[in-house]
Amino acid sequence: MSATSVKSAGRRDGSSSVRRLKPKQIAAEVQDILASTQVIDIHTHLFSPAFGKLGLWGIDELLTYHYLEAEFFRSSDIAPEEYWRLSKTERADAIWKALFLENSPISESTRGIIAVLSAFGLPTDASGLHEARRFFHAQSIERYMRRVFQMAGVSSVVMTNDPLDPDERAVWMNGGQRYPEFHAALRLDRILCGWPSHWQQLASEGYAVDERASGKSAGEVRRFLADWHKRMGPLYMAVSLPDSFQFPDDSITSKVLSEAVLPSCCEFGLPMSLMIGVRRQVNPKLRLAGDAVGKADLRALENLCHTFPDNRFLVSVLSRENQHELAVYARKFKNLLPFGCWWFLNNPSIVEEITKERIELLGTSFIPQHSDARVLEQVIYKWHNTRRTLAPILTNAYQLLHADGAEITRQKIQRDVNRLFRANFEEWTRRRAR
Ligand code: FIX
Ligand code: ZN
Repeated sequence: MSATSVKSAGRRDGSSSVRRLKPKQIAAEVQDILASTQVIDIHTHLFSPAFGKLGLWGIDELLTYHYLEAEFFRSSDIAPEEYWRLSKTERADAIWKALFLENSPISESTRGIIAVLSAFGLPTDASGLHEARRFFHAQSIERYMRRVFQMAGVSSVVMTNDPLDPDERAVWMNGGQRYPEFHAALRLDRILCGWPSHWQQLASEGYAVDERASGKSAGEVRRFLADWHKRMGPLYMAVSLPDSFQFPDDSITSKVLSEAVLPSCCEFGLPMSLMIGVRRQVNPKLRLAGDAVGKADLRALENLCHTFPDNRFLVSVLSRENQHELAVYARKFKNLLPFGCWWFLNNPSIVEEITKERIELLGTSFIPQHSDARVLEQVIYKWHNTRRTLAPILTNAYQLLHADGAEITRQKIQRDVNRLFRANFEEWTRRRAR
């Protein structure tokens, strides 16, 4: 499969859909189905064109992605303080030089740049940056965005929408966005994890909340969420939580989560997405690249699934050490849906390990991946890589099943891939996404 090999539709010869596959035929069918099944990308940091400059695309944004910045500081003498004084173009120049000219781009994130350039037929050698700037500069976002989604085999993406972000807020207050390829997700980090520095913002908007989230606060947060639910029409509410997250405890996080956010999710029929295990800003000099990972205590998740059986939880955990526990909890709690191989886990070796583990424990009842893309074109390489990693894993699963005596057909494989790429999410959100 090349990075541009996503097909617009599967095979149309009806006969093949009921044909029993021989073990040797399975690999080709799996590859073909993965390539032709459009994915719903359930967690990104992309923005629709309605958000103007918040939507990032083009080579300079790709090169200054925080995944590459973290790698850059390891291979360059430029210190973070000096780097942040540079313009965006100068930063991209420095990263190109250090990671692509002076070293081979063999890490996952740097290979992604090469895959994107190559997908557009652009040179990947020393002349690449100049040519790429010319190419990206000539694009106009609306048509280009659809072309990128088509190349990536993505039918729609879910954004990360922070109701307390002033730039985003302006768009939502002026009628919001109408691009069917983009869905909203109501992100609540500032409210759930940053209450002491954000409650006043709610208060200034007319919600009667206080510093300790006491008294009327929970009810008022629910009123705030209802207003934003109406404004954004989100597919889910979401928060990223530190490795130290505990539930229940006497924190404001626990209180607002249990008394306001989860009841609101129930009221609106929305799942709650929990992304657990980040250690924010272990090296603040690196800014967005300065976050790390820690193993979490997933008993907090057990307590949530148990205490709130009417809530549906979409869960991703950042630590490799937590993955097995997460899959086991999903076997215990029907209201828990594991998703994605998040951030530092999104490397082929780890995706392979986690996905095999999930298939063995959960069958097809999980969502294998989300892209977490921040820059539009990243969906091309991230989804290409996901399909490439999934192909041998699924092939092996069907070959084992065949060896154990089952009939394997294209139709069954298609049904399963649909479930992994789309239907599990649609069922969880009770919405048919584009
Ligand atoms: O909290 C999140 O949604 C994280 O995915 C991001 O904040 C993180 O910086 C990222 O981009 C990871 O891929
Ligand atoms: Zn994210």
